[in-house]
Amino acid sequence: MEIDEAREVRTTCPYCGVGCGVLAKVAADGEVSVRGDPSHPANFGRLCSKGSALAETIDLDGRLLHPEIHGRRAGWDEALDLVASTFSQTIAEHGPDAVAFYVSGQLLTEDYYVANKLMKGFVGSANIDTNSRLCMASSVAGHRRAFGSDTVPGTYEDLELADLIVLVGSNLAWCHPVLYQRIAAAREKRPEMKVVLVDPRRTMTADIADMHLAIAPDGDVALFTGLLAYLGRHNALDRAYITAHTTGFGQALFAASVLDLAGVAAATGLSEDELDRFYSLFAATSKTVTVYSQGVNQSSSGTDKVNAIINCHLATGRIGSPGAGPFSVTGQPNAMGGREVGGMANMLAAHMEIENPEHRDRMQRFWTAPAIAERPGLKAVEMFQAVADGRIKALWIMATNPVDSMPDADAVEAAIKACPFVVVSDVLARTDTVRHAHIRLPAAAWGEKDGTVTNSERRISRQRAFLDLPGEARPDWQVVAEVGKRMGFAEAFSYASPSEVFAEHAALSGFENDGARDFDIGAYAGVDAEGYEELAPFQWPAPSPVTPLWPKGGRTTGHQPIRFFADGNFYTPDRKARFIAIRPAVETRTSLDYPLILNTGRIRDHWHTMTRTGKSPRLSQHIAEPFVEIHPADAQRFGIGDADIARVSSPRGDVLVRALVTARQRQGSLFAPMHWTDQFAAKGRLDALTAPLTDPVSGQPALKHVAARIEKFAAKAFGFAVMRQRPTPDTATYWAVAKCKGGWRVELAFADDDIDWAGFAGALFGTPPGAEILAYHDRDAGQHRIAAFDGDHLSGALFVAPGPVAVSRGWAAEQLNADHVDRRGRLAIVAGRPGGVDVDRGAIVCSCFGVGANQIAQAVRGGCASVEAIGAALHAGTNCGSCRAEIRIIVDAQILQAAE
Ligand SMILES: Nc1nc2c(c(=O)[nH]1)N[C@H]1C(S)=C(S)[C@@H](COP(=O)(O)OP(=O)(O)OC[C@H]3O[C@@H](n4cnc5c(=O)[nH]c(N)nc54)[C@H](O)[C@@H]3O)O[C@H]1N2
Ligand SMILES: Nc1nc2c(c(=O)[nH]1)N[C@H]1C(S)=C(S)[C@@H](COP(=O)(O)OP(=O)(O)OC[C@H]3O[C@@H](n4cnc5c(=O)[nH]c(N)nc54)[C@H](O)[C@@H]3O)O[C@H]1N2
Ligand code: SF4
Ligand SMILES: [Mo]
Repeated sequence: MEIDEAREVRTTCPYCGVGCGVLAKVAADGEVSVRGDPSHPANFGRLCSKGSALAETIDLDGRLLHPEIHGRRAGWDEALDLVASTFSQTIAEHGPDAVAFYVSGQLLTEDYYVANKLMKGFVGSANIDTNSRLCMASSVAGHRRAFGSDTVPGTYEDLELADLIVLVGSNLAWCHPVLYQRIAAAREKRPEMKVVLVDPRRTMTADIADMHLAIAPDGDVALFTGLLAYLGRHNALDRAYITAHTTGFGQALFAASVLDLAGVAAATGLSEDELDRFYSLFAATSKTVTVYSQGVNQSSSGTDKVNAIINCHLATGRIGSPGAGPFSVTGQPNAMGGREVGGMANMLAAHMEIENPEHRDRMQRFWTAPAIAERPGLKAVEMFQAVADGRIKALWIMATNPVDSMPDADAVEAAIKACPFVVVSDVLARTDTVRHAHIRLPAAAWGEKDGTVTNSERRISRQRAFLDLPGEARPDWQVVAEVGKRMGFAEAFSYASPSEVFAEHAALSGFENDGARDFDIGAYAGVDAEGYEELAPFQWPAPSPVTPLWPKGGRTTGHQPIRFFADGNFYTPDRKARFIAIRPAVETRTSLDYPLILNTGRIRDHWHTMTRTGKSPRLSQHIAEPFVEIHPADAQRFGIGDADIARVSSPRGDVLVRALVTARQRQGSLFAPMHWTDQFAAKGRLDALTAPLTDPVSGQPALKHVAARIEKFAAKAFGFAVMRQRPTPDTATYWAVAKCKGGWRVELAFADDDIDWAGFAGALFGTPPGAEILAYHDRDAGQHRIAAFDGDHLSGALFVAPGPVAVSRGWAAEQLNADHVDRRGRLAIVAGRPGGVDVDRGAIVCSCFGVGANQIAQAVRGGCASVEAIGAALHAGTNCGSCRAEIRIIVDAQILQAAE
């Protein structure tokens, strides 16, 4: 037992910004298993569905394992020489601003630090920007406007200590599930704790909300300026805090007061009664945390939203004390670390400012750099525009997939295609971005590389390798450093290990700091390889103390939470926080041609462009195809039926997705997930529709608010198939593939029904010669079912119908793993329905135990009346807990139905 424990490697989850500790174990046969790290202060042993399924995502299938130059395999030396010489030559001919790096919050701090150092200090340009521009830029800008620094004041414990949590534009249940669970657990202990959700949609997060405010898109500025005015009117201000620690309150209150309650109601789409209830609750509850995420950041008024929220916390002095504060939760595992190293085009490393000559000078001296970027570089959207118009001639993309995730993605793809020199560092050989790279560099993936990440509460944790590097893959920091050396900067980039990079990063944070900058981990400046190996999670700041914290453990025990600003001391010149005067303004983006607002975001079990979660059968069964949520009234208005294929279009592009008619959606809005790419669907790249419209302060694109229209795609035939091999169903107009246990499943729709179905099935399954084919055709009814057997195994089954195919997906997929010895069972497949003994599980709700909606409903009918009872009966919801909100909805619906 003890030996087993010893072989567990302590690392950190590579998905969201919660930053959960993970224990990864490699068994003697090489099989990897993971569990939550009970001692990690972010999760105390919990993991969500994505974290729990990590072991399913680390196989080498599809990995890029060797460098490639123009599609041919090359050695590292040749590839690195070519990258370095082309960048150097481009700079020599066209200046430093003719090159750019587009990087990612999924890089480790060490990777990020080296990339930023090379660009800002040695190339001498600030043309390094990151996908965090699409994610955190408005929060960063809002923090800097208010606090003079990009500081998240609070800590996770505040979510448990608060009496009121306001969730704004955050689907915490699906996107930060372990934080959601911590709140849910705290609320069970203290039922008096209240939760308010502000989201146009009724998401799963509404499950723990006492109040759901289904706000109009971008109504948030009006909501929070209205709140500030209300706090002023009702004497709910902390005048002492305002006077001692802030400036600009008068102007902010004046600007906020332009709308009366009726005006706020009109701008937010909420009733005066709803507003009054929310405002009075906020005014009365001093322990309030406002958590916000992409519904706030990804907006053309994102920075104003952030400051409208912060204004309310400053006005009530609710900041930096236990259970109180504004709390921007980060998306990616290292969104926060990227901000620390200056990964954004408008920042320097260690939270120094590019506009500040003293900071630039300090930076240059610390690095003994030949240059230092003199002015902010191009932000993501501008950067790809500069690629498009030829100003940028050499581009290096690392750990991000802009052809899928940037707004106006078709234009971004065209720009990349036209760029004379494109380098992509990725772990996969095929993504929508990698396909356009001139140079492909194989990166080490999670589990293979060492480094650090910083989570939403400023906690720095180690990611540790527990697998060997496959093929010729290398960690990103090393690759960038090699290019730096080959560009002539050998001394500055001669790191031997990530611990050396981390130590330099820590030293820089403390360099000439003396409390002037928030980000200071000077205590770790002396960390050596051994100390780095043992590094326990710690929260910043950790300034250099008289007795060094390092070596020997540092802040490994106690986990004393660190907060900022309870006593003021902001990072502005006068050390006071700034209120920002914000006037609510509502923008109409819809038109006669595009009468709906398309809102975009995430689902529970997929991560971004599915390069990892798409490998997991478990995660792929929760939602297996791209979809659009539409309100029943809109569905009727636009002639969309449930499960129809719908074409959603904007002036820039269109997608084909499954329609999901639901009253949880706001009328006038659509919602579609961002995850599907050309690798998984025929036409699901959602960002082909979004606009390159950005927030004027932060440059963050408004990805949640796109004018769109919807129409039914008049499919003549629909299909569903399961098969052992990965299909390429290119002849179908609509297709979406998903991994399932033992093979793949695919949803299909066809513009035409004059198709040789047997031939289509054969191509889809790759049916081997000699396979037994069973088929059922009813041409008049448009029904076709074809199954192919290879010995006792199903190699594929196709079901075709004139309308959405009604066969049970779960049952069909399970047939890939069943023995089909008897003919009756084989015929059941062609009959398209489960045989007598099988229960159709329905859509999978609990990924951990594979429990479906039908099973849960059946258990409720059998007497289980709560989520706990379902857990006891079926195990559903008892492992990671990510599905508990969905289980509750099924339980409630069944009980309601029984009562009717
Ligand atoms: N399962 C999963 N988890 C993830 C990720 C993932 O891909 N999958 N990605 C991670 C990353 S990088 C990020 S950034 C986070 C994102 O985490 P979240 O921000 O929680 O997720 P989103 O789904 O992008 O958007 C949140 C909500 O904003 C709402 N919204 C849209 N417009 C408005 C508006 O005008 N006002 C308000 N108040 N709300 C609005 C949407 O309806 C949506 O429910 O998730 C992280 N966690
Ligand atoms: N419409 C719409 N668009 C959005 C959003 C939205 O809400 N709506 N959200 C935006 C947000 S918040 C975000 S964060 C972005 C995310 O969008 P992306 O960053 O484009 O998405 P990922 O799929 O995470 O891409 C990561 C890539 O890095 C590779 N990779 C993984 N690990 C490593 C590594 O260690 N090294 C290297 N070199 N490569 C690696 C993966 O294979 C993958 O190709 O999308 C943005 N786009
Ligand atoms: S909440 Fe889930 S995805 Fe996020 S870090 Fe924890 S286990 Fe990973
Ligand atoms: Mo993000």
